[in-house]
Amino acid sequence: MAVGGASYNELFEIFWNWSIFVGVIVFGWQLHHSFFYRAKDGEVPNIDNLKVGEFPLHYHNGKLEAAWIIAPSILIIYLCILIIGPTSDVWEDPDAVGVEGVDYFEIGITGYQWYWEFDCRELSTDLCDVGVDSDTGLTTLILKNNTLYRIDLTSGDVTHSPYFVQWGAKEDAVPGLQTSIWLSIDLTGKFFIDCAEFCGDDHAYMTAILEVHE
Ligand SMILES: [Cu+2]
Repeated sequence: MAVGGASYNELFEIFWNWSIFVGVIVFGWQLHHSFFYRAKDGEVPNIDNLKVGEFPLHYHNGKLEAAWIIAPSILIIYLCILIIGPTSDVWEDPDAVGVEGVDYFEIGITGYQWYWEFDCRELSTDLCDVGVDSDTGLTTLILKNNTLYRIDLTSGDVTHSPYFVQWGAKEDAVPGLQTSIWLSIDLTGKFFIDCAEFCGDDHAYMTAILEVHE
């Protein structure tokens, strides 16, 4: 179902590796050409016989040009296909009543300048609880591992965006609107919930803790 820590990390790794691969080729190519094609001392200027108003087609290589258009296109299409599934798993129609065959629990988050208000609805404290983190003094949302949550979002003032950093999941919380996001919890521990939409002076400190227990 929805994106979790494991699939997010896997996607991150794939994108990271391809970025390194492409980066090495592009920057290596540039570095090589920067030195290889540099004019040497005493070299006659205009060694390539470039003429004003004339495209230097005598160095044209059709196969090379086609390759550097087709290869990156294939890579981009491949990466887009990879992320389509997880993206549509994070965002679902907020008016949908449920997902067939999937058990999930609904909670609410409201953003305010500059804190989060967590609403556990009618859930038992085992499934959802709100407290204060003993180490940081931050508000803590306490959820249960291996559980799927649908979080309904809104805002009491300006647009905010709760960002579940570990899961790479975020969605705008907009005043007067109800949006929603799926969160499939698959790790225990303590994680940050940050605000990912600039919302004023203390935006950077609009942090809460997500604590996940077995
Ligand atoms: Cu905010």
